[in-house]
Amino acid sequence: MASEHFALVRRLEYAGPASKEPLSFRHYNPAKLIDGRTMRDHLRFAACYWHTMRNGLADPFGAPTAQMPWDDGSNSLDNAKRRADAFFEFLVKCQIDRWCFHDRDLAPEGSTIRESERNLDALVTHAMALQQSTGVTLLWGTANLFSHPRYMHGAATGPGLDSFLHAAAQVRKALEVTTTLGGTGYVFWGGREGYTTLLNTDLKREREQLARFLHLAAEHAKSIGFAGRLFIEPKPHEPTTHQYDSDAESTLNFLREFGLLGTFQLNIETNHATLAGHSMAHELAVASAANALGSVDANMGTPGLGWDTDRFPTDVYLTTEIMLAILAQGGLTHGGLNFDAKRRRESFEAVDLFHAHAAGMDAFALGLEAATRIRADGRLNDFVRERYASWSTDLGARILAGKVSLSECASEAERRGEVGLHSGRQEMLEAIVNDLILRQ
Ligand code: XLS
Ligand code: NI
Ligand code: NI
Repeated sequence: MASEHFALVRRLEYAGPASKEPLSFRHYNPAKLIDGRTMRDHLRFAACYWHTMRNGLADPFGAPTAQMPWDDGSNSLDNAKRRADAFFEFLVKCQIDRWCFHDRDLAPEGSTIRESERNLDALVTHAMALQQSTGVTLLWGTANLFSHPRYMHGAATGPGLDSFLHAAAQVRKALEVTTTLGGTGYVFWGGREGYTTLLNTDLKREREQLARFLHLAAEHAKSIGFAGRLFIEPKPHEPTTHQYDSDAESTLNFLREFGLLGTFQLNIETNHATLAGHSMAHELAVASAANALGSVDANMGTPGLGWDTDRFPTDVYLTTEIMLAILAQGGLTHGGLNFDAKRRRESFEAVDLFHAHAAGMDAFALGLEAATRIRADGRLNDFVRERYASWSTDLGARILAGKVSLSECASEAERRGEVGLHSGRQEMLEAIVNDLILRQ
């Protein structure tokens, strides 16, 4: 790291809840022990290269606004390396231990596959050195199979063979460099793996193509000794009209249909959950129930605005729900909380990168503490356990084990007569959650 790119910012430190210093953590106290693990370990934060370093904050109606003095706007390898230097300086100063990237964020695409691979190799060597000198590690890598015009009709799901073949070349290389960098995960987000109109689309065939592609990628990952996990990131649409892995349930069904369950886990993103018409808590519960909650893209949308606005996750109710789901399954082993989030177009100064990530980190620290209080308090768990208590009886267990017929159930219903009714107490439970979020 030759020169400092964020010379005016010192490393953000935990300053406590009373602090009014914006460039500090009021709640994220990395070393604090919670149930025997540090906050740092529980939260496994990562920052993403695409929004942090490559997003100029343009929107469909306006030009980029972000100030990035380290970036000369060129496609040179020197510029790409300088960007990586700035990124790792940012990570260290923000106390973020992990990162995520797409092949094309990190290194410029060349005019041939060979040249693109050479460019990527140069940046991977550079990033390796940065990882070693900073202690930052790679959470996951991925390939950008959606920006280049060759993928306009889809990558693996494109109608022509060429896009499939080119995507194979890109994914092979991205898997290899992710392995070199020691990534604990590799993500497939099928940005164009869907359709714009069914009038020109063979949906059945496209789903089969996607499944074959994922099989090939998984086989290659195994053959090169990739020690991480493979994740699929569901999203219902945008940029396509419909994306085949549209939400957690449809993705799990896809994986089951094509014999891929167990090979892939899910990377669940808040804004994708809400675009799909679900809550984040719902998507996490579905993934976790299938033992497939692998990682989280930690952002949030803007209610009522139908875009993937990728805001920083500053809503403490949301972060509490996310941490409840993660704690309930004993944590994330290979995944983490990746801020797949961008600053608003109006937050264009470089220092806003720090404000934005710190806001997300503090919100997750609050969410972790609140979720821990909710679990320790026990009233929610007790209520749920009590609600299903009749299933813990001998009859309940025998029904679930398949030892009781429908007619036997019917006779038992007659014998018992009309049942007592019990309230769901939703409002009471919501009030308990509020109390426990606010009581620090
Ligand atoms: C886009 C996705 C993307 C993936 C990585 O909506 O969230 O950023 O996380 O390709
Ligand atoms: Ni994402
Ligand atoms: Ni997204």
